[in-house]
Amino acid sequence: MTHGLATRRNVLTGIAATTALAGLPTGAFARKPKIEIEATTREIEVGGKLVKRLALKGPQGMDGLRMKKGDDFAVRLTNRLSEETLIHWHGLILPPSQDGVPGISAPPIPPGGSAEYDFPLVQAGTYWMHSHVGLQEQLGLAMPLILEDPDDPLRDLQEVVLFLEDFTFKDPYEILKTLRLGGMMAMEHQHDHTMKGHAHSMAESMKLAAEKMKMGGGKMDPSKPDLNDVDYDAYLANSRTLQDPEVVKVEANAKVRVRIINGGASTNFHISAGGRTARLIAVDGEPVAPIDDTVFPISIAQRLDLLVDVPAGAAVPILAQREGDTARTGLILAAPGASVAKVSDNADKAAGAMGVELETRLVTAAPLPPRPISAELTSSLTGNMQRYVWIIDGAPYPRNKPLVVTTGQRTAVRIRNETGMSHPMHLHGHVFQVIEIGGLPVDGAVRDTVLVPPMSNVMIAFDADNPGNWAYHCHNLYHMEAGMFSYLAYVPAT
Ligand SMILES: [Cu+2]
Repeated sequence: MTHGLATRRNVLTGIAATTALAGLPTGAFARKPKIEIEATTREIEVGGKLVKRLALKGPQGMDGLRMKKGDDFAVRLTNRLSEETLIHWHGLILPPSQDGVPGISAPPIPPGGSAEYDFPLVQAGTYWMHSHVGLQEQLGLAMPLILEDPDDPLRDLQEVVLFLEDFTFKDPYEILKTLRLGGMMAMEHQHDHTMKGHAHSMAESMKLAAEKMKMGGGKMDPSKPDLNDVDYDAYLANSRTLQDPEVVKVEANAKVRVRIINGGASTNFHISAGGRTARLIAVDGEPVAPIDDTVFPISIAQRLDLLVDVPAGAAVPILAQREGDTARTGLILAAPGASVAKVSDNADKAAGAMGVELETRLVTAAPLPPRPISAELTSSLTGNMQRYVWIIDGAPYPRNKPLVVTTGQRTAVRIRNETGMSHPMHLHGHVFQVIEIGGLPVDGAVRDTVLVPPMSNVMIAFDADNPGNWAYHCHNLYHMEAGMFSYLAYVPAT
């Protein structure tokens, strides 16, 4: 797997040379007591097999790190692996040198080395942390990061964290190779049989895909690359499957706050509370006007905070079903005396595609300060599915041009997806508000990751108030590794 890391490293050094952003020297904050986080390994059991995975371990173990808004994020990260790593604190507003992206913010940490972090936590909510090196995230190098709000009126509620992952026994670097090879074979096939000399254009592929979909009566076929291009062996909820799920004991007649984190590398899920109505109160750590519903989609890297009532004597499953598939995972909330029935890891019916149905209903409960937009940019997502190349703004990273913003400006970016797959787009170091979906204005959610559906567009707005270079990319790990990565570059106001 080192070849993948080497590729990433080589790819990223181009920027490192131009930014002059150094990593934080160990010992720079030596007098403060540090929270220790280790990048290490562990064994978990999946489908009756023991498997060694990468893991992050904090002072509270491997289930995540819990801190408070207003605390200092005073952390020492030690790399106990035999390969280099670097961890990104997903969704946090922080100084650029501490953002954990090799080449953009700081160099990777060598085996046995460590890096120190220290910045004030200005946010509260559900966040997470994950490796930004190669495909380490797929191998398990991630965990929850919960920031409590001392002033939260719901802080006395029982809380359950649900960390979702997609799991494969295969080497993810082999998966990426196969995706590239599969694309090439499809292209050769087309050379041979259809359009001798050149492959289908993106638009032609789209038309073909749409036709195929129509022929299927609109039913999603999970084997289609349009929704899921990686076949997984299992889906994990707090490192377990529904064969042996976590059962969380809750109080009698409890209202539980479930903090759901989609740590999947390339899987969008639909969340349900076993048919019961739940209340959505926050997305990506930011409060929204409450929405009561039975199903809530969550894209790769997003978070949902749900309030779930567990009646006396009841067991309520919190389930995550893969889009376009019957496969699901989850955990069980069990009231005192509840008998916990087995829940199958396949639903009766396949879930549909994740679109923007929920996104269009979201209204922020904590809007950006009112200001006119002073700069409007466009960012195009394109690709060549035949070659499994994914692109932001004209070329795969690092041959593309960054998005350039001016310090101090309220900036809007229209993200245009011209491909046949949806892309969960993530901007580092800022929160943005979704202000337009498919051309229609919304007073949408403030968040850090938004799903842009195929052949559609979403406009986001944010304040360019955190100068530095910031990763901006598709959070589908395989798309990112195949080029769908860029960055935000600041120029000073004149
Ligand atoms: Cu993507």
